[in-house]
Amino acid sequence: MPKKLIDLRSDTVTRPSPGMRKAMANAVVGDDVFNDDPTVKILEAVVAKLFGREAALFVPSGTMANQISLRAWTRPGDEVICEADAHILHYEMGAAGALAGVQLRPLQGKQGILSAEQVKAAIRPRDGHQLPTTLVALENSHNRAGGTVYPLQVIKDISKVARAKGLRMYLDGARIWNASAASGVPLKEYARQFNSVSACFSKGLGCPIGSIVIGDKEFVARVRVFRRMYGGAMRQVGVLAACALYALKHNLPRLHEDHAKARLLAEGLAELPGVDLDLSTVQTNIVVFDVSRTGKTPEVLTERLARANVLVVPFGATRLRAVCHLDVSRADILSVLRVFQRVFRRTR
Ligand code: TLP
Repeated sequence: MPKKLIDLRSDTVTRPSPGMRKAMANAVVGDDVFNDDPTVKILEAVVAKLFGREAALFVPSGTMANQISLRAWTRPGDEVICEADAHILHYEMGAAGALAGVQLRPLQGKQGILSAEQVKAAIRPRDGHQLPTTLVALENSHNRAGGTVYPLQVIKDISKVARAKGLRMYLDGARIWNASAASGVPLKEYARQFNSVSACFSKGLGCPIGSIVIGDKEFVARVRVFRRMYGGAMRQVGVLAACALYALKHNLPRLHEDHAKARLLAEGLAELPGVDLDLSTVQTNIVVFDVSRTGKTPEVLTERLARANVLVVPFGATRLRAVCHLDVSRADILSVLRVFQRVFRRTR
């Protein structure tokens, strides 16, 4: 059994490294609600440039980034097209309906990926009987599909269909960094296809807190109002912006290491009795696999793994999820595999 706890529940579990903590300690700060925090301003300018857009807004969480974006692009009573396993649908406490007043229209994708034809067919006619479809919200990488990456051409095709019908395009890019690292498609290329994009620093980039919304100046001015309305305007938040700047420099270039660890883990898991794992979904740092054939529930297996110092999460009725990140080493993954072998053999 590994002596130390190996936590694969999410890439959100990373702790700020000594270098990141030093960057926090040295951050120059001011009151960001007065537009006075120089470190936040630097971060917003750096990220806007990275995505080839005019402006950006630092926000506390990915959920807030999604929700203020939905709120800013829609009006109550609008319909938003998303994928059936989208984070905005499953994990945001119904905020799209409760706060933005929109109806989500989930479409079943293949490995989380929608097609332009599907989107086109789902756009409602403006016939006076149906609610208006005004936004398409995509997710890249796609969390519940196992960290899958949207092919750029598919996004372009969807964007063409959406724009032709006057719809806006929004990207939940919580893990866009991983998608870009895996596909080699520059962040700017992805961003070009959307009216706005969000990205998280608190996942693979290893920051304790923080996400960002990126778009044109007019849109960012509008989401700033909603950030305030939703309680997300922060004060001397340069301490957190400093983490994000540190992460862009030190942690962004190493994401491929997490993808390699996920692959190592997935290949080992796929060999285990009772595990069904489609290796073609393992494109980034997330590994999702089905355990129904073990005859045990994900909760029971999670509990047994936890007793052996390995943490994963149940991911729906029959699946488990393990996420690789900068606080787990290759050696950790090898010991995780040994634990899985023991626990899964015992279920037979
Ligand atoms: N995802 C979390 C859980 O909520 C499932 C995780 O551990 O993966 N968009 C996507 C695609 C996400 O995966 C997440 C977080 C968010 C948005 C929300 O980010 P936070 O947790 O910062 O609000």
